[in-house]
Amino acid sequence: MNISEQTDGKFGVVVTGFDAATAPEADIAAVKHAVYTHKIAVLKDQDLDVKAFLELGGRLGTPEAYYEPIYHHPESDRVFVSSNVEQDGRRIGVPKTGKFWHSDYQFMPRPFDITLIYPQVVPSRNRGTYFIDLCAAYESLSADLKAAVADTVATHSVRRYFKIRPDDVYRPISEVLDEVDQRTPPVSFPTAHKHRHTDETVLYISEGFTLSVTDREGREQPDLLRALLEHTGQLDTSFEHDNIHLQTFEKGDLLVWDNRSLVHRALHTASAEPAVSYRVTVYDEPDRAA
Ligand code: 7UC
Ligand code: FE
Repeated sequence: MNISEQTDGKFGVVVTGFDAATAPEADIAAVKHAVYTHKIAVLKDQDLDVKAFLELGGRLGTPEAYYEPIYHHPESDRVFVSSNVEQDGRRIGVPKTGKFWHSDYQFMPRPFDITLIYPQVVPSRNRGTYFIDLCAAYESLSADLKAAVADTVATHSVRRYFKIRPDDVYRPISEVLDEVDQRTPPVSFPTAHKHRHTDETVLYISEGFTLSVTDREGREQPDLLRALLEHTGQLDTSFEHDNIHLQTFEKGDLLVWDNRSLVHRALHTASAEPAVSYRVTVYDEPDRAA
């Protein structure tokens, strides 16, 4: 197995010679360490079925089923399917997922530690995922903004991006929103907090899920939230901001990333090109990478 830093793009490593079926514990530990230090690891030339993909996730942590069943793979509820393809007239998974800045399960009491994405049907153009490192974003804040962020709390919800399910058709929108708020009430974390597995500080906000930032008196600070999102690069609609890393992939690539220090955003084809990817998300119990 070889791990080398990516030369195109801003961060991440490329891993060659990794065999998921036979990888010794040392290889798993090295990949995990790379994920926490370089944020993204691209495992090249993978050829895994659903079960083997899930098993790989299980070696990096504890895979968790997504709370909404419409995303589940028929063979396992712990494999999440993003797909714009119909198979035999049947829809599997959900189209156009994650097309907004977010971190997976940021709206839940415990966001995932590591996300694995394994593209299955790769479009010919516009493939890739945008990423921003929220640890680097925190470090580059001005002293004034760092001071302003201290002791504030950020509140997150899925309500703006909850996907209407086939069974929701003809339901009043207010009823759907009430259900979202009841099942997934907004969650709050300190806006800047220590990463669970490294010594870094994460500026844990996203354009898609963060509803508000409040100060120690509980007052909402919308201008501060806007300034922070601006600083991270999440408001740049041209995607040319210096913090934005475009991670491209080809068939056989399997992306593994640190979901607690990155926000990401899917780049979907404007055309109707088929695109399918499988995802496994895991909790990593111990508080240290290696
Ligand atoms: O359909 C989607 O964009 C899924 C999104 C609302 N949640 C993904 C996650 O893991 O947080
Ligand atoms: Fe996502």
